[in-house]
Amino acid sequence: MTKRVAVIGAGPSGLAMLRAFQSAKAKGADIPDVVCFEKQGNWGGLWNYTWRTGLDEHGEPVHCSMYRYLWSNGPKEGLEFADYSFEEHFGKQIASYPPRAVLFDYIEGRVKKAGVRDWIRFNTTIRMVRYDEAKGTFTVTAHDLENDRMYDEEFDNVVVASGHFSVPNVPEYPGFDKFNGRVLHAHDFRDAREFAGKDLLLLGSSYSAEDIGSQCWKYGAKSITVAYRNAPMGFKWPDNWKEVPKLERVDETTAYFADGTSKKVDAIILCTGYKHHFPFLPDDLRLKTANRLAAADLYKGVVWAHNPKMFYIGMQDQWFTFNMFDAQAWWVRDAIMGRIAVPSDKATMLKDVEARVAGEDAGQDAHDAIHYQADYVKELIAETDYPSFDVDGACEAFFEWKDHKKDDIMGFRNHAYRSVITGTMAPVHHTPWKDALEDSMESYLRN
Ligand code: FAD
Ligand code: NA7
Repeated sequence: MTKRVAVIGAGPSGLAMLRAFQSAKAKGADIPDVVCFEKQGNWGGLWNYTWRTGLDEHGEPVHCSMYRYLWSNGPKEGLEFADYSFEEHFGKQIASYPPRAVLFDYIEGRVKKAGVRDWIRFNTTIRMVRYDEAKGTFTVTAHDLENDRMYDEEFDNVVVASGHFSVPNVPEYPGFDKFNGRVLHAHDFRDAREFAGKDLLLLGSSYSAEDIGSQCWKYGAKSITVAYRNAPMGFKWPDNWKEVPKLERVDETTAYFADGTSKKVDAIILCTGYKHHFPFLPDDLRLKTANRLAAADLYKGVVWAHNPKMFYIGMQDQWFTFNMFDAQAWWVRDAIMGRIAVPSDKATMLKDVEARVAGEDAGQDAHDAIHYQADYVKELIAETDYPSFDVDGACEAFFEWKDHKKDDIMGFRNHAYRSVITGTMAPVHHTPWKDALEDSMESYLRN
């Protein structure tokens, strides 16, 4: 009997899984029956933009955390697929920080070429996964949202690729219930123009605070105040941008900070991160981890140590993204197809996790973290037939990117880097990021 594999989610991680199996099939391998379940009506995961917030048309939580005017926050040279270059997709080299629509097109191009759309059941959310010890199989409960029908199917393996930047971490601070303006989480932020002319307070000091603040600045916010919990981001911000210590409380109009200062603000955006959240998994299968490079309980970063027939892709915090998901997917494919042996005992797998955690903890700074994740990507790639690429070259692009941000936080996207897949230098974009208010694909590709 053919093995059956369930993939949950058709974002970049789930699509990497489909492409991995399809590439084995194209080389003549006998692959399992693969079924991918996707709760949205289209593929692309977070890159599938919607204007909706809250609940979707089916009453399901909206997955999208992306917003209008989002441009890649790192150079595309760090995420390029080794088996499908930007030049192959666009027919030419393009600038290094593509807007969301351009990256969506690129993600879609590879899987269209692979012809795997039929493997996906769209508008289908997974409600529960249970493992039957006696049978050694998983029962997956799916909800076909369009026909409002629930059904069970059995699988030999389950790959969870449902992402972890969708369910917001929403703290409460004293006075939020009295504040006269809007309080929202980054997950529900969509259009920076809403905040033109406003004084904004952002909480958090990571990517969302940096990028949402920058968007709002670019589209005309009057001032940006960012309150950090532990440490400021420390970039050279524009004059109307201030970093202040922790928020203590707000009243109807004003925010009060730990250093005794205060600021009258019109709206508050909580850029306070996301939760690993798997409401469709029971206790024995559910990953519980912090957002870190060495995720808990995952042997090789992908095998659920408590039941090695179950896999997770893309659960780490991310410097590398699409190419890391590929490395993981190719490895998981080979583990499922018996080409790679997974240890039979839990203790060995947990030892591997422990070593990965210690390796990450030994790092001192972002450079070490980038190297750490690069080594992980190299380790997985070396064990499969995923096309080898210059991972160290991608690290160099990340290091340059970090220096460019330090020099000019509103100008780093005006730089260009060399592709580690094709060796071609990207063109410098035709318009400085801060002046490029129109960010359609047509406009971006006009180089
Ligand atoms: P996701 O993209 O989240 O996809 C998961 C999929 O699973 C979704 O389609 C979802 O609908 C589906 N799903 C979830 N639950 C279920 C269920 N129960 N049943 C069925 N389907 C389900 N990365 C970069 O490389 N560059 C960037 O510039 C960048 N910017 C980002 C900006 C923001 C605001 C955020 C939040 C993230 C950004 N990222 C960026 C990182 C992002 O995590 C990855 O690029 C990528 O989208 C992760 O892919 P994924 O498939 O693991 O998860
Ligand atoms: P991150 O990178 O997980 O960062 C979350 C930030 O939120 C971080 O600075 C935290 O502070 C801060 N935080 C968390 N809880 C609180 C509370 N209670 N109060 C104040 N501040 C808090 O999430 P992002 O959304 O920035 O980025 C996630 C992804 O989206 C990323 O991949 C990007 O590409 C886009 P800390 O630093 O721990 O003090």
